[in-house]
Amino acid sequence: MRMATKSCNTQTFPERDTCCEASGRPCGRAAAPSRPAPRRPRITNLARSARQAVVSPVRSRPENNPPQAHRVDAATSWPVRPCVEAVNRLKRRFWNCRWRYALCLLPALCLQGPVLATGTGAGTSISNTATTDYVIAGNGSTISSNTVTLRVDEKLDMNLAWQDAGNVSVNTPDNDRVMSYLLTNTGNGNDSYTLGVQNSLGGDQFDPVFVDIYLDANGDGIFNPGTDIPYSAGINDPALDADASLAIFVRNTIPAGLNNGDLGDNRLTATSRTGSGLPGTAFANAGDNGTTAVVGTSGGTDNTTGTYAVSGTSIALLKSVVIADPSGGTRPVPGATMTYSIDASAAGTATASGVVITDPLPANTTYSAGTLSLNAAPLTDGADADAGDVGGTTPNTVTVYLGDLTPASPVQTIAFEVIIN
Ligand SMILES: [Ca+2]
Ligand SMILES: [Ca+2]
Ligand SMILES: [Ca+2]
Ligand SMILES: [Ca+2]
Repeated sequence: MRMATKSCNTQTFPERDTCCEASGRPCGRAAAPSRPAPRRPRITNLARSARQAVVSPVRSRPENNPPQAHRVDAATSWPVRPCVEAVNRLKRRFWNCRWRYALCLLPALCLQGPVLATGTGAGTSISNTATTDYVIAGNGSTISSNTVTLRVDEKLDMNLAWQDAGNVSVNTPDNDRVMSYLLTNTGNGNDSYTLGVQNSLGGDQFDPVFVDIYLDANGDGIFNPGTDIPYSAGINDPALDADASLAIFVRNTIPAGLNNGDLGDNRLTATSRTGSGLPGTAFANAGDNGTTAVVGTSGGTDNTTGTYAVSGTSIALLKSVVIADPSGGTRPVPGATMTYSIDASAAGTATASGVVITDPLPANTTYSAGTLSLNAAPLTDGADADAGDVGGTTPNTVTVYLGDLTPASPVQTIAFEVIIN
């Protein structure tokens, strides 16, 4: 006979007092040393009726042996009176245990709050039904509990990350210097965000002057003036599905009169428009599909800080990409060719020496051999006498040596192609 569950929820449990195992709080009494093991009975499905109590052997049996059940009547080989006494004793234990079960379950019910899910989508139903099998007089029966169904709430979480490889070099003064960030929805539903910038931060040497925020409209992770769109709070707050990301660009002006080496911090903050606050704060009916929205560990808001560094001369890099897909269009589908261009220029008052441009190849792409060029002149892929290589200096990375650059130097354009895997 298979013991389908230990849960009190099915009101099925062995005579041994483990009715509260489901809540992790044993109700007390250990198994009584009793009659020889083969005859130690257990009660099944007492909730239906104590009159239908089944006394059956508790020992395990091989799957190919038929179940052995014993009715509590004269048809069995058991003496009736001892069996009736046993049933009455078991009835008392059942009622005692049932109340303890109820008391044990109560805290669990009281503590049951909104359902928090790591990755399951908001609004997803989770159902559970317990089943018990038993035998009376050789006839097998199956009983199912009521089904408990819950809907997963929406968890409000996000992550902001500064994307520049290091301090962004600037002049003093300087205009519209771009700082790059990445916003990721780490919750389990669609959410939208209010963005804000804070530049009055201590611990550095100057405060950048905020200009504007841009959203990466074409999804290439690169700031494209004219293509990416300015952000306006309350007008085009970015919305992201669960696990989706969006590049965000903040432009600042750099004040005049600073010294080389001065640092200035720029902080971007994103806050869920659905709700924020202490983790666990719940907003009824505010989640996807009418679920409750629950603030996650992020508090429904995140911020990160990027840093500008003043140098006598700064190198500006402007990267762009042109896509040619296999159908003659411009969609970034597998098999599409992406031609990247990097324009490097110097600004300021001094000479920047030994300028080296490095660009890791994008993940999920394959470099098209022989496509590296500098100012439209081909470069070999190997690390050799010319100015650049792909993978020769650093694996999976484009490296181009530009030498010394001054503000009078022409813009240096590096180009190469990759294919989306
Ligand atoms: Ca939502
Ligand atoms: Ca500051
Ligand atoms: Ca872009
Ligand atoms: Ca080369």
